[in-house]
Amino acid sequence: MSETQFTPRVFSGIQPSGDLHLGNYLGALKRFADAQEQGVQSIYCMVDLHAITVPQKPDDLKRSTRELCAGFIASGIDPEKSILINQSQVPEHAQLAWIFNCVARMGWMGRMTQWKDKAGKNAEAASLGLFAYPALMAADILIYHATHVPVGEDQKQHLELTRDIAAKFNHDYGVDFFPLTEPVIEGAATRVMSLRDGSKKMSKSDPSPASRINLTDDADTIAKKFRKAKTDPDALPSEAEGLKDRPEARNLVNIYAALSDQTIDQVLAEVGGQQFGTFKPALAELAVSKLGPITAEMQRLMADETEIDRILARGAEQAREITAPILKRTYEIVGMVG
Ligand code: AQP
Repeated sequence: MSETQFTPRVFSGIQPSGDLHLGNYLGALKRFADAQEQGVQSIYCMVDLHAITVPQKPDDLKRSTRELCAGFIASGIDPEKSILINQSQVPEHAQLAWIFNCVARMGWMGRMTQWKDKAGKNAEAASLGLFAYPALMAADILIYHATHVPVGEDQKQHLELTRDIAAKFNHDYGVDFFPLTEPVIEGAATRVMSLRDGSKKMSKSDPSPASRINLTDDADTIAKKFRKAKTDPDALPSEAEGLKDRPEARNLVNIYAALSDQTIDQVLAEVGGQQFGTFKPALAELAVSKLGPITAEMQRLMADETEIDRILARGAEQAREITAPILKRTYEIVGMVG
């Protein structure tokens, strides 16, 4: 265990690899905004270097990066309170990642479920970057000595690997330099599931647009997607126990709870006994009331790209005040002259 007391610092990132969806909002963005209010220094990152581990069209990547920045701000991240950055504008992320590529073991990477899911049966054709993704993620976090990382459930394994990399570096070099970061996976919606299949997570890369609610969807589209969401024929139960073995029903109740800042029990006390014909329109109305203002704000911000670029340039400057000394010290520990 690390014995040094590290100052609390929060880091988290999102890939600019497509439209933001309800899973990203409830599992990440909404919780970042809540964390920001707790007064801990926070760094939020558009991880464009991660996005290119699978093919991206250059113009789409630029648009998605700016749109993601707008999404962060529209969800409540204030660039005056938190540091907002684009990963490639802070070169120390990639520089530390190289060191970690030399610390992490091939076997560790090969066991990552995201690697197995994304590379599939055709691992030979996958990029080396996709394989090394978790080492870059560890660098993103540890280049800030971040102590807490709010993420969705799907990132738990990568965060365990981040701790393994920090521990191995500290052990190999006989130092107590990198913190053992704590994953923060909390709330009713740490794993929002596909609206078409309650066993799969809601994801940007799902080929079915009906599987997810995008932050750019209008009210009619949101209502239609919830109306068509897969469910079972039974009424909603009055207690959480009744959601066992009903993944689609549980998912919709979780979404309702997270959007309304209630517990599952509070939601079921309100809606228990309702048929989906009644519950789904209420859920759609709630989602529109919460997401509508965010969508509108994103559109307003996207109209001024220069301002977005200015925010990111300033964020990179602030970030480098933290990352440059940590990289310098890492190089010294490793034995690099300079
Ligand atoms: N379904 C989800 N439920 C809760 N949280 C989620 N997150 C993603 N999907 C869900 C959280 O959002 C943050 C950013 O995710 P990301 O875009 O960097 O990575 P991702 O997991 O690769 O997102 P997608 O949508 O699933 O993209 P693809 O389809 O490309 O893999 C993270 O905190 C993540 O936990």
